[in-house]
Amino acid sequence: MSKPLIGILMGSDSDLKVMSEAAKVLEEFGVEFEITVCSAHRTPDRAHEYASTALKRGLKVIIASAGGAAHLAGVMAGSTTLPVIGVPIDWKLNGLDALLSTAQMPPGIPVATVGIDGAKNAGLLAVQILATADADLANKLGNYKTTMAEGVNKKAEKLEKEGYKKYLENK
Ligand code: RP5
Repeated sequence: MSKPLIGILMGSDSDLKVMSEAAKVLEEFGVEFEITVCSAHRTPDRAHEYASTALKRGLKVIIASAGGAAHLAGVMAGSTTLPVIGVPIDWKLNGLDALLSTAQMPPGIPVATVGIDGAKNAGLLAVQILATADADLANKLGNYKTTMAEGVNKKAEKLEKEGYKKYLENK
């Protein structure tokens, strides 16, 4: 096994069900990753240690999830030059609190924030970042998009042919 390129960090193991979607995407694209729990508030020293050593350890992107007062991605971004992707978790307030705390970073410290529980997109965005310097990954991403488009076109064709009532019955 080669060294992990992506670090998936979760504010709590209660984020794992959502964040497993990011892990699945990375597996699908054959990207090595590490996944662990680290809290901006409950384990601040560990959070700082993780962020400040991530580049040296060979990571290229950090994906960080948190719910509520979701500061983990922002804390990561404050202590590394690596790109940080934030995943706001729907824990309270339908995830709106986490969305705002993750996205509203001060100028100079960006966090690329995906949608609430948007772990799949976080995984894909991480792959896209790696793909800027990896032709094989870029090719796989192209195929991924083609397959997705084919799926939508198939649905459109079926709906147009059957009409909406039959389509709903057969769904
Ligand atoms: C956040 O608080 C975590 O990321 C989680 O989404 C939420 C609740 O954490 P637990 O109380 O379930 O550990 O920091």
